[in-house]
Order: sequence, then structure tokens, then C-alpha cells
Amino acid sequence: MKRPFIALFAIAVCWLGQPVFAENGYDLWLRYYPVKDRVLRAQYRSYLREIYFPVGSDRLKAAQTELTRGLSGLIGPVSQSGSAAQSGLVVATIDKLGALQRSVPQDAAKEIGTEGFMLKTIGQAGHRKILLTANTDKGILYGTFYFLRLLQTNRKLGALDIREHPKTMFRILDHWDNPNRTVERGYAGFSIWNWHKLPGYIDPRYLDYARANASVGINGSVLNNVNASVQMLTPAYLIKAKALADAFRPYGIRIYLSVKFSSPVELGGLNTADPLDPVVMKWWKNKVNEIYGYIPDFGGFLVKANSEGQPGPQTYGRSHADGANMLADALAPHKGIVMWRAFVYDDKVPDDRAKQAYNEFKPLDGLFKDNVIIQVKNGPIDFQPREPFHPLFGALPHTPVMMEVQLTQEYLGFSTHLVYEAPLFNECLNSDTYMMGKNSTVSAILEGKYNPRLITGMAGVANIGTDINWCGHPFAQANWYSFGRLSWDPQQSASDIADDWLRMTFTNDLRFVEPMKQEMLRSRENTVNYMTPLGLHHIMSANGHYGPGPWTDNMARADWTAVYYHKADTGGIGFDRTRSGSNTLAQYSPQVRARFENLETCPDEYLLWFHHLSWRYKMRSGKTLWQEMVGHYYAGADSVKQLQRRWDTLQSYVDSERFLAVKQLLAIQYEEAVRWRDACVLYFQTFSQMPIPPGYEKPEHDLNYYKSLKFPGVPGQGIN
Ligand code: BDP
Repeated sequence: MKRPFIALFAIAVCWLGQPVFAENGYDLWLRYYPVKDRVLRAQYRSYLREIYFPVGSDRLKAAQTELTRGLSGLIGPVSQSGSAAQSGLVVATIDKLGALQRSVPQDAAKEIGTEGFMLKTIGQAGHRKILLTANTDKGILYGTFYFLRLLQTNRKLGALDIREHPKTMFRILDHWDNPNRTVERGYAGFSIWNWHKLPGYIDPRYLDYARANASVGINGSVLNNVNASVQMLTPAYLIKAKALADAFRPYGIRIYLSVKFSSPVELGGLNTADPLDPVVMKWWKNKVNEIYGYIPDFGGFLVKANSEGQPGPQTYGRSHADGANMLADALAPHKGIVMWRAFVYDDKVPDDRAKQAYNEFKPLDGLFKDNVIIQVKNGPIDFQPREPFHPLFGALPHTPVMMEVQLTQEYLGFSTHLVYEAPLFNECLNSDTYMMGKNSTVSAILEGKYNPRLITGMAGVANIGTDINWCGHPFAQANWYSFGRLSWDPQQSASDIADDWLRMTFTNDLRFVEPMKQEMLRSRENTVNYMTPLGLHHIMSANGHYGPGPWTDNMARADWTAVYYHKADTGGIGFDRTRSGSNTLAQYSPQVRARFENLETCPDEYLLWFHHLSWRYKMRSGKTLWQEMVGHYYAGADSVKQLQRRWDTLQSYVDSERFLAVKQLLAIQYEEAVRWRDACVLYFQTFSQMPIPPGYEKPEHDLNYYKSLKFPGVPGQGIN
């Protein structure tokens, strides 16, 4: 007797207000709770009591299931109608619309292309209906999620006239997952791919993963780590990969594999992996054919070559183009692509690692096959809290280039710090490279505006693991979400995306949405402040990259140490990348170079990235560089305290489980932010030899204490 009562009670509470029962975050942003606003709900119901959705492919079925699930949660049960004429919502590909085809303008069909969709209100007052149509079932799938989002975020349906299509072609999540289920730089548990149980067992989680990706337009998934194990290319694993490909296909997701360049040797028993050796070419052709035998729509390869000890074509005296083109030739007959990474650095320690990728790839522009795309990290070093945009953007006009960002927070506080990364992505995407004249922004280049012939894409290193809430931190889900949205349209604003995400993930109540949106938008800058203000970079502790390690000076390579990057001494601090230093600025356009080189115009955010300056250097604020730096460190830690206070005021808008989870994580974040602040201020003080300005609380411990701290078992260092 008890159970039904509890269920009824829960439903009643649910309808009346925010659910009081706990949520564990598993549902991500695809929670379909009842629309609370009565007027809106009535409007939605007036359109959606009956929907027309024709039978069709597995993909259409997936879309239909999602629509039914979403609508019944949001507005209550809906019925499927056999007749388009009767229905308030008509969903069908353009060629199946019958008489309604007339409602689709010619140019719309062309504009939306193979993945886009159109949402349009048609008919006269009293007989209005909504048309969701596309050229393909994939467009319908994306349109379905888009339509549900309108309802989830409480938009008025009014007169819809929406045409959407993705601005990039390959929108891909890169998993750094190893076959033993450890995840390199993963902070949310183990790999979600349960290789042992595959192919027989399809974990329902795989489907929820696919739904979440499809909902933001992600259309590809690289299953394994860039530091690839050759095991992935063995038949035993290809069968498992096939099972995942089959599960993802209805959701429009193709799978890709990271491959190790030396596979012909390690797996094939050849004595070379030289890309120009016909036997090696043949080996790859056969391997590729074998893969397509399992997975007919296999996407292609991701390759990390000649970087951090990985083998590559240079091992055999060949170029990146030789290596990439050889694989591209094997994949081309099947329409597969090669994503070749520009994150390279060889055995010789360069005068400035920031220059290396440009130096190696610029001379190769135009030499790559059409199905090769160069995957370039957003910044020239390595996913730091702040970096200027990578100089390769705009420098390869004849080569397809995709941007790689890191959703997993390797350098941004792992999964204990609340850091919304979309402002970081916006910052890079909106940067003007001036390479093709004014407004040749990174996003314009990525969208292929300057060379429409080229393939385009964006990749995000996934932050997903076996944690019940997928990403470790409830707010880290926003990084996965915003990556998808930006890969669909790189010009969207972090603010709009946060607005949607908060509404879908928590509540539409503006008393929650507005303050938390502001907090999210500030969160990345907060972290920059307490970790690497004013253009500092790569001062995390060695290997695990957990916590501060500005004193790190003894590694196998100088460019793995922190001192290589901050160059602090009694004379000052910062990496001189102007013409008097490493001259990295020569890799940018003259306009960008001038802006960064001139101290009058170089933004404070990039100051020590490009300049080595005296501790007494006078900042715009009138303070000395030392005082300014200390100010940033303290402001960063204080902002976390403010965020904690803010979160506490929002308890009534959030379910108890997620409220508590975030509260606890914020407490950890504060503790770590203070540690970052104190360790860095004390360390840099040994060079500046200046006092911490009055008014700031003094660090609790001395520098030796911070240096002595050990953190065994830091996550994310999984090995194959
Ligand atoms: C660095 C990571 C390392 C990755 C490397 C890469 O520390 O684990 O293998 O990037 O992108 O950020 O290849």
C-alpha cells in the first residue's frame, strides 16, 4: 500500500514545484520534468496533444522515442496520430511531407543541408501546426532535440521560423580511454566502455551517452586514448567497437579510433612502419578494409605522432604529411578521414615549445590529402587556464584544420573545481587572427569560410567517466554540453549556452538561473586568478598536474618544468616571446603581433605570456607587477568564497543531492584555491623579495610546507 502512495506524492510534488527528492545528475540536461508555467503548458498542450511522426529508419525511431519521452515528461501524455492533417506537430523528412511540402521554401531545403532542420509554424489562426522537417532523418533527430529544448527552456512557441544547420562537419568527442578502463586525464571514474562485457552486453548507459551527444549535435566519438594501444586494432577489440558503433548509429554518431603509428611493427610483425614502404601501405590498407568489414560507416583515425615519445613518420625520416597521407589513402575509398594532431614536440628541447607546431606544420600547408584534417589545440602550449590562440589558426589556408579543446579539466582543477569552460572557448573562437584580413576569426577559419572546399571540425577531449553524474562535478556537464553547442555553431555565446544548460539541468526559475549564470561566466577567470594570472602558464605540479608546482625544475626535459615557462628571477618574471626573446610573435599576423608585442596594447591577461618584466613594472592599475599579481591570487581565492556563499543562498531551488554535492565540491575548491594562492605567492616572493601588501591575510604555512606536500594516487595518470 505504501509504494503507490509515495509515488503519487512524488508526482504531486513534482507537478507543484521543484522536485524535493534527490537527483543524482545522471539525466544530464535531458531531464524532462513537467513545465511549471501553467500558461505555457497550456500553449504547448494545445499544439502537441496529437503528433504525426511517420515510421521509418532506426534513427527516426530514436527521434520519435525521444520526442514521446520528452513530451510526456514535460506536458503529459501525447497521442500519435496517423494523419498529418489532424496533428499539431508534424514531423517528417521533406520528401515524406506530401501536400505539406509546399510549406517548405526551396531555399530552406538547400540551406539546412544534410544535417540541418527547419521548424516552422504553418496554417491559419485556429488551425496552426508546427512542422519539423529536414532533408534527412539525421536532421529530424537534431530537430527533435532542438524542439524539446525549446520546451525545456520554456520558450514561447509563437510563430516559429527556425532554420538550423551545423557550421562544422566533424563534431567529435575524443576519449582518452585505455583498454584497461583507466582514463588519461580522466577525473570522473573509469572509462564508460566496458570492454570486457562488450560486444555481448550493451550497457544502457551507452544509449544515454549517445542521446546526450545527439542532443547537442556531436556526431563522432573517438573511443580510445591518443596515446593509443595497438590492442584496439585487433579483431577482438574491433568486434567490441562494432557493437558500440551499432548502438550509436541511430543517434548519428560515427566511431573513430586512435591509432599508433607503429602498429604495422607491433601488431603486424613488420620490421618498419615507414609510411613510404609499400608493405607498410598494404598493411594499413588491409587493416582499414578489415575495420570497414565490421563497421561500414567507420569514421577514421586520430593520430598522435612524433610527440611525447609516440612513434611517427619522422622516426623514418618522413614528414607528417607523408604519414597522414598514407593513412588517408587507405581510408579514402571508404570515405574515412584522418585527424592528425599538431600537438607535437620532438626529442630536442626547443627554445620555445610554443613555436614547435607552427614550425613543423606551416611548411606542409597544401601537402595533405583532402581527407586529412589537422587537429590543433586551442592554444600553443597545452590546454592551460589561459593561452592566446594557436598561431596555426589561419596559417594553413590550404589545409583543413579543426580545433581541439579539453573538456576534462586537467589544468583547471580536475572535477573538484567549478569551471565553466565556454568563456575560454569563446575567447579563442572569437580571436581575430587577421590572417585573411580583419575579422578572420578563429571561428570563421574553422567554419571553412576562407576555403569552403575543405573539411571542417571541432574536437573536445571528453570529461566523461563511470561516475553516476558522468563528469564528476555536476557543473562539469556544462563543458560537455557547451562543447557540443559550439561545435554546431562556434559563434554562440557562453552566456546563452549557460542559460539553456541551467534551465535544462536545474530549473527555469530566474532567481536561480540569473545568479548562477553570472557565477558560471566568472568561474574560469576566477580559476585563472588563483592559478595562473597575468599570462602565467604551466606551473602545475609535475606529472599529475594537480595543484601548484611553480618550483618544478628538474624533469627529463626542460620544457616539462615550470621554471622554463615562468622564468622568474630577481630581475622579474615572464616568458619573453617578443623579438628580443624567442620571437614566437613572428608566427602571428602583423596586427596580432603588434598588439601583443607593444606593452601599451598587450592585454594584462597575456602579459607574462609574451613579456619578461620587472617586479616593479608599473601596471595600468598603477600598482607594481608584484602587487598586481598578488592581488589576482587573492581575488581568485576570494571569488570561490563568494561562490560558496551564493550557492548557499540557492538551496531552495536545487534538489538536495546535487545541492550537497556542489556544496562539498566548492569547499574543496576553496581549500585548493587558497593553497594555490599561498604556494605561488610565497614562491614568487623569493624572487620579488617584496612583502605581501597590507590587508591580505598571510599564508598559513611557509613555502617549504607547500613544496613538501605529496598527493599519492592523483587521478588521471592511467596507463595502457
Ligand atoms: C597533455 C596531457 C597528456 C596528453 C597530451 C596530448 O598531459 O596526458 O597525452 O596532452 O594531448 O595535456 O597528447
